[in-house]
Amino acid sequence: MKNFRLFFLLLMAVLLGSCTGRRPEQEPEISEDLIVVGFSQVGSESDWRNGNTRSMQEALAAENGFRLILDDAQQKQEKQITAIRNFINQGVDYIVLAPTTEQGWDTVLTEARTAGIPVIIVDRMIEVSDPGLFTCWVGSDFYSEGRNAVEWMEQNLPDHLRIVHLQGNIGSSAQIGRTEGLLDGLSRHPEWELVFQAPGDFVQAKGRELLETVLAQKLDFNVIYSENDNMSFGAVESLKEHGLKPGSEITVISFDAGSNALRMLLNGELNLDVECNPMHGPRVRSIIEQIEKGENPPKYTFVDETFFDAASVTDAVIAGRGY
Ligand code: GYE
Repeated sequence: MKNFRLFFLLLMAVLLGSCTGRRPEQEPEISEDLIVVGFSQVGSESDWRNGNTRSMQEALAAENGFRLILDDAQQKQEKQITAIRNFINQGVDYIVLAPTTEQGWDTVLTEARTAGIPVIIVDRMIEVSDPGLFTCWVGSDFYSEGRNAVEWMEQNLPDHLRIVHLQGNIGSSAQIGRTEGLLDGLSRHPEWELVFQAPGDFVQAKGRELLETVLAQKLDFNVIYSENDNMSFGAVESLKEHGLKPGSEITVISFDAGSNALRMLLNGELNLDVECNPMHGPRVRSIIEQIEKGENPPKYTFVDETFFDAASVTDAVIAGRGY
């Protein structure tokens, strides 16, 4: 009888347990321990951007102690502002912002500060009235990238350059720095000519469209300075369709140095690719972990970057890229 009662109680316990659909080791409290991070991402306009999103997802995964809430703003600042407000309402522990443009963040970041949520800026820079509106920034020195490209042009190209300039989305640090680098070069070289300049928003289809415009206007050019790899892909497609040879007849200079672009460099269809490293996930993770331990991570972290041309690109470099 006693045995029967014990058996009955055990049976009930098993049945009740299975009704909740959860075994004790899957209790929800685990998720309460996770650090919740709201990440407002620019969009998915480029290989660089997708590599950056992947890096953040991998580094801020549950097995590392994080819950990542990702918002894709489709390259629109208003959507980023809405996303940040939603993160504040949800009471996230940290906000990570990859900003579309430099200007226009004061109000929403003041709201985040009032809510006591640390804000980490990645990739591009922001211009705010008070640098105390964000905790840390990690990203690239875009002006140095532009300057590296210009130095390479000075050392490797003939004197008379007629340049087609494809810009990233206007007002973003990546556009501002890379454009400034080129404009400085132009001001030092009166023999260089800027024959065309327009924004292609870092998007392949727009890079292609801009080249179509240049070719339709029968502009005379021998260099394309394209502010990211995806616009370069579009430009190269268009050149080839018009029977022109990118890499030899037309010098193509690109930025990002993603694996697809480096493959084109190896094949001789690009001439220079200035590296811009999107693998910010582990850097952001380390910043958060330092803050959690009560330490003070550096306010600004610049990522080390290089560039690749025919002399330095190899299969091994491409295999090790990760984006
Ligand atoms: O070069 C481009 C992306 O901000 C560095 O944005 C980033 C730029 C990158 O869409 O491909």
